[in-house]
Amino acid sequence: MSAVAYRVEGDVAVLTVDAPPVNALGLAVRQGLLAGLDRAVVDDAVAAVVLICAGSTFIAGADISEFGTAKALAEPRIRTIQDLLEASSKPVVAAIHGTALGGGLEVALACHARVAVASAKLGLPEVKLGLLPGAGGTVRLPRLVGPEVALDMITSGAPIAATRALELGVIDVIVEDLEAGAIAYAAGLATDGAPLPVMARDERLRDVDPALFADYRLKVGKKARGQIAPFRIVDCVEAACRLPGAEALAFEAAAFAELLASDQRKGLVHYFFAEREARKIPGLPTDLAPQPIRKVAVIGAGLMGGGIAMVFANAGIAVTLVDVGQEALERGLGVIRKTYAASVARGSTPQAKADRALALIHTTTDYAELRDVDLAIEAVFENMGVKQAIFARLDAATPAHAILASNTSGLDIDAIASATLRPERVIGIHFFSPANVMKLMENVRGAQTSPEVIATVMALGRQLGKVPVLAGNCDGFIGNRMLQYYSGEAEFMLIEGATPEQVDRVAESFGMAMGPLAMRDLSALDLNTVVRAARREAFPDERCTLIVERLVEAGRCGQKTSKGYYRYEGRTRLPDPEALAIIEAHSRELGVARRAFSDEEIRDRLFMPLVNEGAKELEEGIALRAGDIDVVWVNGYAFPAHRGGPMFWGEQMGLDKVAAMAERLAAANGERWAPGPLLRRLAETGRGWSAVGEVLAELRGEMQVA
Ligand code: T1G
Repeated sequence: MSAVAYRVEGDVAVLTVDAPPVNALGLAVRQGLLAGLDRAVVDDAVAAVVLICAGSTFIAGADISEFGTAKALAEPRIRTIQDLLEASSKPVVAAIHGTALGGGLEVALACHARVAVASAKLGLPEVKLGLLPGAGGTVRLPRLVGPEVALDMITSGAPIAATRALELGVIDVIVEDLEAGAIAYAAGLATDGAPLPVMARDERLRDVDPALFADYRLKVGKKARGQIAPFRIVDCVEAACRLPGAEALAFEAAAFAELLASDQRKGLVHYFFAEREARKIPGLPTDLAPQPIRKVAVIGAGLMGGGIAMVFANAGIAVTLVDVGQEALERGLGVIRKTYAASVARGSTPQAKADRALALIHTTTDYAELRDVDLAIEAVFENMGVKQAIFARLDAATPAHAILASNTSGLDIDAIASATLRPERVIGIHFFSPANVMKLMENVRGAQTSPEVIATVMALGRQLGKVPVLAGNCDGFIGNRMLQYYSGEAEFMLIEGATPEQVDRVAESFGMAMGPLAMRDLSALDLNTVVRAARREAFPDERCTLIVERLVEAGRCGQKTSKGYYRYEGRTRLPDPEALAIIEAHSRELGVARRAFSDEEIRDRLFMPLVNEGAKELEEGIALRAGDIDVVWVNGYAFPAHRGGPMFWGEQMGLDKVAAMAERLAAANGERWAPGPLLRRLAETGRGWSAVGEVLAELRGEMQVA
């Protein structure tokens, strides 16, 4: 059964691609297209051709799962099909619905015309996979829309709506009935007999300001965080403006091949599939229908509560924002209004959308108004007693079907659930601050959380436009449990001789959005001295430092006091000899001789402990998959997606090196830094995360025998 059906309507051949789920250009689809085009070209009854797709979307790109395999390079390749399209004496019209993305749009650009329904979207998102359009997108698109618009589309990877595509000339007409409209358009082209509008590949683009590309490299450099693809895209579009089509296509092919072989492509493709895999919860009945969430209550009108209220309102869900007093509500609503106003002023949110969202947020101090909510989420400060009291009130005030969630960043979900008579309907929903911006939704299952509640909250994540990951219940869940090792090592290296600017520079050149010490200054140093004191008490034999306490004693609490690890002029951070003097004094206080650090040692001591702790979370079932941990870190902590996430990066570096680093740090810091049995066995046997299941079974078997 070919992936591409062939039939003739009147004198128009209709090629229908049917390759669920997204009609990707896998080898079978490419073979089907070739066969269909060959047949149409020689079919005398055929005067024109329509290329259309079954299912939810037009071709959504090359088949990403083929990358790195022989199939991706097997003939017919996309370019072979495009050559056929452009050589055809019969007009070929692409009929677009859903999302024409990547190779899908590139195939459409090689057709003689493109028609679309108004709801269609078109884009070249290859940059999100560490790639660039490898089938002429950097050559044909600038010829259609000009280099500036092409650069914006290709370096951002963002799709455009059909109406915008029509304005730009990327499509020729918007139709109501896609297939009928495309057939009529193709028949019209055949009847006209006019020369077929093959993309003027060989024309050079005139009057392009050479400064455009230098300016654009500076622009992408500000956001690239070490990514290569954006710069190679600028090179290709520049070549497309400088060279005739055939040479520009060759330039693009070479750049594409370079990126296809890159670690960044491997990391981003791993991340692409890991994000989708994280939605799938093993053991959950697949026929479980998520419960509809039409109205929610948010308890706590502070920074987190306000952000969470915006998340639901933005998704069109009515919100009742609850706090203890009218003043707190007014303050919270004021922050929400200001946030929307700033977003509208920036042009990132239309006024109408902000108005619709604000209209959905209602405030009250009265729990009696919660009798018709489907979900209540608590977002008050991290005090177990306060949370338990709130959950007891919610248990009484909300309908029996309502899900009760806590936004806690690490407290025990089971202890919270014990304050209710419905522990099976209690779950953690941990948003990251600011909740209306950060994508991660770390959902935490309690011991009694029901499958229906888990399925509902995981589906809700997508409805809210978030990236949901399911975590087990432990101190710090998946992300924050690992974070303590990253920030701990940063401090230890300061004591041993590194400077704040060196540690942060290494972290930021690795791809983190902000280094650990600058991050601490941003979140205020005095906020976590209580947590630090509690941890020192809990682990008295463990290595610790009092750097933060010494800085706070000197009035250095971070950006809010214009000094912390750095001195601040506005938001600009500057190395500060006074801070370094405090750190050096603390080195002496601890009797540690300071020494020079290589960037490589800083990198490995910052990131390998993350991998070590992540392996323990896999051992304990706190994380279901290594990829889930990667998704948490990319979306919750701005870990660079082009490195795949900490677990993918650690596996690339070598789990034997991660285990050796863990042994070294355990000797210096304490037992909690040591490698666990899973990492040790993977390292010893040269296996990776795909073998976690089999190794855990081996270890369990050995324990039973022992
Ligand atoms: N290849 C293989 N599988 C894909 C795929 C693709 N291009 N796109 C999606 N899937 C799978 C996905 O893994 C999931 O599988 C299912 O389809 C539904 O996806 C030469 C080289 C199209 C907007 O980057 O943006 O062309 O989990 O959950 O939310 O220049 O998928 O069900 O088993 O995301 O409705 C360029 C990537 C490729 C588009 C639909 N194209 N896909 O979103 O569904 S590179 C892309 C998406 C390229 C050329 C280059 C989205 C979507 P499973 P989903 P969705």
